[in-house]
Parts: sequence; C-alpha cells; structure tokens
Amino acid sequence: MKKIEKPILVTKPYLPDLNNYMQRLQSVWNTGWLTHSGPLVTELEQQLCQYLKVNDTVVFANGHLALDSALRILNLKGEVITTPFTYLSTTNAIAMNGLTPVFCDIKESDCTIDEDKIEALITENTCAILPVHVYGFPCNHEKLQKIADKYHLKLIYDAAHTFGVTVNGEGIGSLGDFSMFSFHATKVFHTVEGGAITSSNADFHKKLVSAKNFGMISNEDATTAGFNAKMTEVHAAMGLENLKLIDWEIAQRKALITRYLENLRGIDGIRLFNWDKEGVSYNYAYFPVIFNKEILGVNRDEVADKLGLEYNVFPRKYFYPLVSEMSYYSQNHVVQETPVAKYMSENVLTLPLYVELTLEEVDYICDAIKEIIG
Ligand code: T4K
Repeated sequence: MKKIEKPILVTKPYLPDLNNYMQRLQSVWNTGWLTHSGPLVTELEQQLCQYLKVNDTVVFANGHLALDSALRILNLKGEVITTPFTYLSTTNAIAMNGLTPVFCDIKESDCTIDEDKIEALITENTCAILPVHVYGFPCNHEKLQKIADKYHLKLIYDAAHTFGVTVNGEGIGSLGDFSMFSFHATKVFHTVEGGAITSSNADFHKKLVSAKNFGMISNEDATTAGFNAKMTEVHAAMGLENLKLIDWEIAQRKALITRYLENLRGIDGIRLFNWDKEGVSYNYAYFPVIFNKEILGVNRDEVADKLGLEYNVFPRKYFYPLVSEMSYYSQNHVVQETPVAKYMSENVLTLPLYVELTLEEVDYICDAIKEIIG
C-alpha cells in the first residue's frame, strides 16, 4: 500500500461557514456585549435546552469547570465512586473539591461503570456516584439511579462525550442530578472551548450561574467561593452556528462508523463495540477498537506505532493509562483494582473519526490495519 502524504489525525474540528460566523459576530460588535451571560449565551442556553431535551442548561468556559462547579454547589463531603477509564478531568474535578475518588471497574461490553460492582464500594462516607458515558455509550441509568436512591447518593454524569445522545427518547442530559457536557474543539459539538451543566430540574440554575461568576449572587455578595468560568459571546456564536449543523454532522459520523464496521467486522482478534443497542440514538463521538494480542500476535502499541510510521495514520490510546495509574493518584490515593479497565486501557485504540474524513480514507485505515496484523 502506498503511504498517504497528508497525516490522518484522530480528529479534526469542523468549522461552520466563516461568513455565517462573522454575521453572528457582527451582533457582538453592535451591542458591545462580550461576556457575562450576554444575548448569544442566553440564546445558546435556550437552544441547547431544546436540542438536548433538558429543562435547564448553564454554559461554562469549558467542560472541566462545569463539572467542578456542579460538584462545588452540591457541597459534598467524602467519597465519590467513579471509574478510572476516563480523561483526567473527571477525577481531578472530584479531587479538587476535596473529595476522594473511589475507582469502580467498568464493563467489557461498553467501558461504562459496572453497576454490579458499585454497592461493594459504598461506605458511610460515600456521597455521590460520578459515572462517565465514555465514547458516547450511555451508562445503565436505571440501575445507577436505583443504587443512588437506595443509598441517598447524588448521581452526576460526566456526559462530555454524549452530546445529543438520547435513550428511549429521553435526552441523556436529563438523567441523574446533573450532567456535564464538553464543547471542546475535539468534540461532536463545539464552541472552541466550552461546556455545560444540564438537568431535568432547574432548581440549581441560580447557584450554577453564581458558581461560574466567582460565587457572586449580586454586585455585593457571594454565597460560595467560585471560579471565573463564564462562556464568552464569541464562543457562544460558534456554538449557535455549529448547532445548525449538528444533525448533519452526526449523520456523517454514522456513515463513517458504518464503513469502519463493514471493513473490520469478522476479523479474529479485533473486537468491535455494539452500536445497535435498543432505544439508544448515538452521536458517534469516537470509534474505539480492542486489539487482542493473544489472537493477533501483535499488540495495540505495535499497531499504533506502525500506523503512524508506515501509513501516516495517528489514532489515539483513549484512555491509556488509567487515571488511577497516574502518579498523582497512584502515589497519594488508595487505588482500587479495576482489571477490566486495565485490560481495555492496554488494548484499545480510538481510530480517526471526524466529519471531513472520507469513506476512502476509512478504507485506507482499515487496509493498513489488516496489513499490520497480517
Ligand atoms: N470528561 C471527559 C470524559 C473528557 O473526555 C473531557 C475532555 C473532559 C471531561 C473535560 O472537558 P473540557 O474541559 O476539555 O471541555 C482532548 C481534549 O482536550 C479534551 O477536551 C478531551 N476530553 C480529551 C479526550 O481529548 P487531547 O490532549 O487528546 O487533545 P489534542 O490536543 O491532542 O487533540 C487531539 C487531536 O485533535 C489532535 O490529533 C489534533 C486535533 N486537533 C486538536 C485541536 C485542539 C485539531 O485538529 N485542532 C485543534 O484545535 O485532549
């Protein structure tokens, strides 16, 4: 196979039509209102409530500060059960709120928290569960909510990867107490940097708005300590333009994943995930694949290295290493054994996936993988 000239990276942000974006910016120039919940931020929050099928949306400067703020306003103390198979942000938000992360293992079927292993980790200090809808695969909400209710725990979802996903027609951001979405440039929907907290319950709206503005509730008082985590009008303008394209973008991603599945299905040693779970409408955020080194004779790292060196294709090892293996956590925290998460982390590759990727490029990537594994 001839090596392609231009590198194919794991993702590439999609940008809206520049003229349309400039028109949005014109309104910023007209009003002179740049930040502090201006008209474009307000409009974006309203449109997101509709699109995500939630009753409340508060946008933030990024997903991490959104999650941090949600934990902060709940004023939690003690232990939070979460998974180590995630981006550092999830665990850092817990730790930086003075809470202790307790790592629960994940399921092999979709890499989300194994709800059957949660109860054994609950102690009198447990205050919340923070599962991750990793890769855009929804957690088992019904079981999680039952556990949360039984033990009077808060249930906060890291929904960074699940923009637009619905389960049995319900917006995924309406589940639990809160959900955090990331609008980072590399996500299905982006505002360059950005994020949001959504909920089916608008009772916390004022607290969330205050939390992103230093904790201030008026010009003269603050009831909590908070960051500056506000989204600007310039970022909201990008969000409003991208929201117009979102259904088309998700359809493009679906077509690419369908092509990947056609190419890779049935290969002994390559495990694909189930993309047909009943009741789930996916957003096709990532395309993870598990390489079984015992069967293939080559491991995930060799596949990744060869894809880069010999084929100019650069997938990523999301999420390797586990957060619990990173020094800050392994050296300062009691870290639970999570064998499934460890296996997944050591064998997964997320293959390139973005709107401008072509079907021919998907074929090229799959042919390269087939050559490498022989
Ligand atoms: N929870 C979870 C489960 C998350 O995955 C994340 C973020 C968060 C919470 C926190 O949300 P935010 O605070 O970020 O809103 C990326 C993103 O920075 C991060 O948002 C994301 N998760 C994480 C999974 O991936 P990197 O270090 O892998 O990104 P980077 O810079 O290597 O970019 C990946 C590829 O994208 C590159 O190959 C090049 C391409 N790229 C990237 C950027 C930024 C572009 O072509 N253009 C660009 O502007 O972290």
